[in-house]
Amino acid sequence: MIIITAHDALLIVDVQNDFLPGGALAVPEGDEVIPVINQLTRLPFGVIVATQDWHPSDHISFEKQGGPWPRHCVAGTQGADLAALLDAEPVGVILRKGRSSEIDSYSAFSDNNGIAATGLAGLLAGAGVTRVFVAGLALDICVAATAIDAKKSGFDTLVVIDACRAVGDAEDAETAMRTAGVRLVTSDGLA
Ligand code: VGL
Ligand code: ZN
Repeated sequence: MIIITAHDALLIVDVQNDFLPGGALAVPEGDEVIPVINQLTRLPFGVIVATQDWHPSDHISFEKQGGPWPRHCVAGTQGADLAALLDAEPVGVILRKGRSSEIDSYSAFSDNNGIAATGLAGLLAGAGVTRVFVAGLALDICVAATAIDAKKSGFDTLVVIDACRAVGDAEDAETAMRTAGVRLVTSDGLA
């Protein structure tokens, strides 16, 4: 068993309407992470952060701008809202990322150039966090990028795999995370 203490943080990545079935960039079974995450948030984490993908309407990642993704998570739209069934009450910090038109930010720690830090690493360290648990959507994009950056930022990093779903290749993402020193665990191993 892994015992959660105040030195642990939970990062809930992009559990937003546009990533749920029926959404603009639907992650298959994305809604299935919600009850698992709602159980995780009952554990005594020192900090719980929820991220939101939060794009301007001309964002570089959109197909119309030559990017890889359909228009999604436009700032202030219903698609960008946190999933209604996610229990947001225990969430202490909301972090909105991908807000520049010019550069995407898969990771909650910095932009995709690895240049502009979001301030999350300092926020966590300042709160006495030494270990970070990551859950949410999508496993192979924003969860993987966030977990790998958490590890690079010096945190012991674990991804709660049953609290994530992938939009593409989960196995490649799992390999990349393991190679980076991220541990993969299941929610039934946490208390
Ligand atoms: C994401 C693709 C584009 C994610 C965000 O949250 O995983 N994926 N923007
Ligand atoms: Zn996005």
